[in-house]
Amino acid sequence: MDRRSLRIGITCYPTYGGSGVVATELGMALARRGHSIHFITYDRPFRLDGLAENPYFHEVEVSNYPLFKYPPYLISLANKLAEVAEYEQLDLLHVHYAIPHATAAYLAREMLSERPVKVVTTLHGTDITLLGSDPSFRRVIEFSLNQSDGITAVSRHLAAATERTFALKRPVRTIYNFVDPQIYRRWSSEEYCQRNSQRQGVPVIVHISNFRPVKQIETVIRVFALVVQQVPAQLWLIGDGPDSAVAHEVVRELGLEQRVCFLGKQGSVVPYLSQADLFLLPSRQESFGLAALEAMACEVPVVAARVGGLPEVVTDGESGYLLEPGDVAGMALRAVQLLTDRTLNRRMALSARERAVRDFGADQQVAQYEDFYAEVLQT
Ligand code: GMT
Repeated sequence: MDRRSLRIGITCYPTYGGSGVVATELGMALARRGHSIHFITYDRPFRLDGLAENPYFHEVEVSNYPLFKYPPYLISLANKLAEVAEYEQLDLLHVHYAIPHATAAYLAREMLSERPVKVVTTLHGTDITLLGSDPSFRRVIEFSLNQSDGITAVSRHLAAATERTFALKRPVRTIYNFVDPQIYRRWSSEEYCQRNSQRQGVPVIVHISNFRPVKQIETVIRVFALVVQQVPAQLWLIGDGPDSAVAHEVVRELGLEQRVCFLGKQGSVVPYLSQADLFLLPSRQESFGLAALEAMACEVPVVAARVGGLPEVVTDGESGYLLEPGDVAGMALRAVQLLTDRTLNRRMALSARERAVRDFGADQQVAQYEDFYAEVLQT
């Protein structure tokens, strides 16, 4: 496949969340591989390296004219995409998350009749599984996807769900999310002890998310409450979001204040994952589960819900255990097993790392995006 150096605009949600992380890591990897990358977002993506010139960052400013009850971000974004694409002579716009990014990219492309730009949309999850069935978005998502020159999804499950939900003109290509195995690796105790450590010498369970209802944070705490009846352990909750108050309330109600640490949003999760014995992800829906993959790369076995794309990431019985969503007792049982049987834990930890490196390494997935770009540019 011809891999000439490309000029690519990337749009994503720059806040704490898997789709923004994937878009940022992809952009930085593409820049290292010689492409010119232009992030076009309302804030600097939180993981974007501020030292390098390439990737470049273009901020979308939204006009707050007094007449607007709802400032029209879609219009400002489309305008900025067209402006940057024209000035920087972009070959393609790669937008992450359908709403409103695919629509904005379509508008921008229509404005650029003189030097056409291709549009690739990557679907991440709730843009299809929740918003796709919302009548106030459905038609515009379907229209915008059909206007994209290429569509990718982060798991086979999400690709199939998208094709079931919408009447699409072209198939959805699966390109899995990825980790850089050099960065996501288990640090030694010498390395992580240089950071503040919350560790109290007991097994540690970690959960990382944006604390939205779909993540079932209450289930995380209820599973943990059953675990500590048998094993003295700690729960580290990393991230923040709408269900943070619920989480604090349940922890108080169950009297777990001494055992649960709320660590908030962390730039790097590797020092925490390096001390973890188990990662818990009981989500109601998960198109991929990037946080689970990051844990696996750091040699942490996963106990998760058997939903969405998680079975494509976590091999049940090898890199962790998958249970029915809401099966609090079952998840607690598996967690206790993994915290008490050190041989089992180590075996699964190593198999999790092996799988993460073998099947979800950054190099191979980024190369798949490059190949996909080349295909789209030929159309
Ligand atoms: O769709 C979302 O909920 C938002 C998105 C995000 O920005 O965090 O999460 C999705 O994208 C991640 C990256 O591709 C996936 O790892 C998550 O599984 C997925 N979340 C859900 O499907 C709930």
